[in-house]
Amino acid sequence: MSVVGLDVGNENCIVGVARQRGIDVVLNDESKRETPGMVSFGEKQRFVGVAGAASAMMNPRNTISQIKRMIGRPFADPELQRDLRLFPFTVTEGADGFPVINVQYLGEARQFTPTQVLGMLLSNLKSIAEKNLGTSVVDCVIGVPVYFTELQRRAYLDAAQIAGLHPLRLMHETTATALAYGIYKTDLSDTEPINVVFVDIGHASMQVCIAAFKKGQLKILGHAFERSLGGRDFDEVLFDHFAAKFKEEYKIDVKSNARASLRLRTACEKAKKILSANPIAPLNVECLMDEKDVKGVIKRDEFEELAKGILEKVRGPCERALEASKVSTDRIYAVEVVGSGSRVPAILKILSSVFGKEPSRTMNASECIARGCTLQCAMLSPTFRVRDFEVQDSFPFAIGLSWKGAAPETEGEEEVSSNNVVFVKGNPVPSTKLLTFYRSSTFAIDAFYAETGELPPNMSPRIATFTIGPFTPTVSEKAKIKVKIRLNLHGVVSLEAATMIEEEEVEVPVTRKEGAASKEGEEKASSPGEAKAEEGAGAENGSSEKMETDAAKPEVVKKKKTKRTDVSVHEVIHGGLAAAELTKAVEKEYEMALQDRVMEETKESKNAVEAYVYSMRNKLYEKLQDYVTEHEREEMSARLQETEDWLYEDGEDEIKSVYTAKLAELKKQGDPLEARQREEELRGPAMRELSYCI
Ligand code: ATP
Ligand code: MG
Ligand code: K
Repeated sequence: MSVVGLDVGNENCIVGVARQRGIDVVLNDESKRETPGMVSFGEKQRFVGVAGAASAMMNPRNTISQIKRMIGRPFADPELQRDLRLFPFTVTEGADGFPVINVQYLGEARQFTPTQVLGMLLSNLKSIAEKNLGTSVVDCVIGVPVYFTELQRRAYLDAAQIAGLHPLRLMHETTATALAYGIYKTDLSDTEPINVVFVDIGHASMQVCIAAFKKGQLKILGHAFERSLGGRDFDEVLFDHFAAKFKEEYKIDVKSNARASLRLRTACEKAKKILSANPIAPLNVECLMDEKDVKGVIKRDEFEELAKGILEKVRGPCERALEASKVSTDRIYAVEVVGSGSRVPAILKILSSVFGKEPSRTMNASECIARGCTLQCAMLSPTFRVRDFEVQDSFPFAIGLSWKGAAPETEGEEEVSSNNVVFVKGNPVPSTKLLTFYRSSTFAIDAFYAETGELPPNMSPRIATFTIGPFTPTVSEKAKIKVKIRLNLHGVVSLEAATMIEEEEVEVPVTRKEGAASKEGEEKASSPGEAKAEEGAGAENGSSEKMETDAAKPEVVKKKKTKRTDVSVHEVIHGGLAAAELTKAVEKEYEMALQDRVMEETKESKNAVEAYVYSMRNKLYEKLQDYVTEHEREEMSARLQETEDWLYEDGEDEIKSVYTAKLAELKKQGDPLEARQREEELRGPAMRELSYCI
């Protein structure tokens, strides 16, 4: 069993693994800790992660980035529409009203859903973890932004399934950060909690949470966010600034050219990073467009002036987090800033003015989410022991249920309020509610967002419809149906179970023994297979199966018995992927992965031929020099030259078996020469030894 935590960012992804000695962030094929969240579709294969980023410049229209922005959002979402204008690739509206990504792949026009592309990315992260652990990876915890809606969370779960992963939890990114902060803190008090603010500014969004830490426990007091506020917005103001400037100075319209736009954006991002540590930054791009080299500079205060609008937006989520957690600034112990987008110095000034405290950067700002997710995975995994630390997360949206007919009764202390909100804003995650309905036939429950204010604009508040039934009441006209609704570990609303509960009177024959009558009354009448133990808070447990004894008929007693029958539930997710589509996507991914593997192996066998040519050529003049005749050397050299030419011409683009055959041919000629050298080398010292003896 693997213990893995994944932080999927709009720009960078991080993979954490747990080993017996602790949590590690692992390196990708390029020995980097951060893997670009990019998938590039090529003529013959896909390139994902590091390789995807490498192809971005050459193939911008077919290289997908910021996939997290597109996940689980309807095409018409204005925020998505705004994002799409910045992307160099083409996204259109699918038949279901959700976006589809259009690319050239394997020489033809192909379409993929954002969920599929996320699946490709997750699959790459999975293989990074597998290479490092040397085992297969299935179980994991994946970070998600706290503002993710039901559809976005479900799309993540689907993408994970496409990648062959099984998330034990989708964990809120800031909660993961809080866990990574708190679990190693040794000075936490039993009674007096400390309140810590976590601010994460990434590439595209900002999240804030306030957590209270006590010994062995963290409790999220409140979450807040700004969906569209991150490092890329700073790049964009610089991009607009320089695009306008270059239009005037060089008469080039960068915005009309996908590749030039991408190159200028990259240069702007670089300048922004320079400005985080320097008062002034140069910006030079060679041959940006129409063969023109462009040059510019930007000062930090100029940049801050350009970015004024964005910087002002940083306050909002901070204030909302304070409000949601009901913590005043004088009760804040620390403000921890994470996410690389927060490296812009002006941001820190704003944070210190809102919280009245100098923000600190004591955490590893880019790795804390992956570390927190890995810790959570270790805690959930039966194979690892982690010190006891309780994570009490809270949910940022209010969720309501609606139904036709009479309202249900609730169990437990909490009441279903009059507006049918079952999970209030700030509700703990996970959490279960038990509702009891009295119904005569199949009925439906709708789950919906009870407050739409903080949802993406134009989003439908509908989440899912659960149809419960069919069932046939046998005792009375209406059956008592208990429904267990759960806000699960992923922050997804699910209907865990529906059970029909009926009280029956049954006659049970009794063999009465002398003096045993009173004892008999306490025993439970249970017929195996019918009675099922109820999980959760069951008011009837124990009391439901009381027996009433009829003194007049000693041989037969009437008992009241509770019969529990599972009722089937059919769920319809509004906008989600149907099961059949998911199965198809899993198969597709398998095919594409196979194609990638074949192409990788082809490259490897081609490289092997090339490597043989070079090494044999060297050997002929060095190691093998004394062991081959002039004629043999010339013959072999000619053969090598011929092969080298072939590799760059006719043999440039062959299938794997052709390269393997080529290598075998060469070896047939070269191996005897090498064998001769080896033999003589062995014979050499043996003979010397012999002569010494004489
Ligand atoms: P998200 O959290 O939105 O999904 P992410 O996790 O991929 O995205 P991060 O890796 O935290 O994002 O941050 C990436 C952003 O940080 C980019 O916009 C990048 O330009 C910016 N960034 C990185 N280094 C610096 C720096 N030194 N100064 C300013 N910005 C920086
Ligand atoms: Mg991030
Ligand atoms: K565990």
